[in-house]
Amino acid sequence: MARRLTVAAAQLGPIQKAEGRDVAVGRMVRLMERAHQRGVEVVVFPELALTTFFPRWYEEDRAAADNWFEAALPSNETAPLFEAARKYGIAFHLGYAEKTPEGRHFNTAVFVHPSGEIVLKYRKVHLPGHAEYDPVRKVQHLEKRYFEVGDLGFPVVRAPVGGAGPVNVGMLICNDRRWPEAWRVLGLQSVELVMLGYNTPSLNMDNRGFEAHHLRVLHSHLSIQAGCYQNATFGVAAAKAGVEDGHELFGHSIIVNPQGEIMAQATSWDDELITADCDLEMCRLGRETIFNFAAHRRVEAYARITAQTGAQPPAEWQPRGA
Ligand code: CDV
Repeated sequence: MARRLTVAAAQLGPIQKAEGRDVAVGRMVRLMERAHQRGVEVVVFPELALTTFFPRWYEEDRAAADNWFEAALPSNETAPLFEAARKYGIAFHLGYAEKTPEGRHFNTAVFVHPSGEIVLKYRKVHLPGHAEYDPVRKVQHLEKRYFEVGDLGFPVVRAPVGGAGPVNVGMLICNDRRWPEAWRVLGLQSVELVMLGYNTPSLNMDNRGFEAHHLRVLHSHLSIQAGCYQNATFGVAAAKAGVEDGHELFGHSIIVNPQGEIMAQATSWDDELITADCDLEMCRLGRETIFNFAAHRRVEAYARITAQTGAQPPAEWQPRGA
């Protein structure tokens, strides 16, 4: 019997540095209204959805960056989002910068039930970029300065979502999507819906700005499609898109099925809602055949995955008699 869930990726156009959270939240509420009109049950917003992508801005005094962080959720500024969720009966995923009561900082995402209760929290594990100002780079990427590595692992929870009944939901954040280990940890918990947000610059500043634009998009899609296929899950990937304070983010939000196929894709560089009707029973095929983990995984051969971080050179072959 089909377990149908209508999901949306709510891509956000640029949020400028000078714009307050009220501007972003107003736009997000309008996307929720549109989602409601289209019968959507889950809306996925991008990584760090409430502000500009602030890790591109260097603050010598780390504490001066605290105004980008949320100390509470909901707050006065984010309350309209929670009210819209309640009004329309829509669950949502939100990426934001979290400051804990102990003063710790994380790049975080929450999955919120329409009642406003937080069902699941995830803190980004794979932080790209650097911690100190890099004079060689034209644009900084200071995630390692502003955030700690996430300390919650890759959790999955089974929770009632929309009309589909209980759904196994998990999250990744941006750079995590490029790491098969992260997807597999979710797959090992029988995830059925992976929600993820991203802010990906069109230029590869790790390579002085060079990398063909189409390859930047290809690598994003390739990672998400492979992650969904190899772990038999749906994926909803919502981007921030367009030019923020002169810096372009490539957008191209997608919804992917457990076969790895793209079901919907954003085509603008602005606020845009893409939707898909997902039959969660589609997760069974992969899970019960080629990716039946219990039948086919060979953990005895995978020790390096957790024992070793960086790549090591292999043993060198020597011709016999040398
Ligand atoms: N926000 C990100 O994690 N962005 C990275 C960029 C820097 C490569 C990404 O993987 O998309």
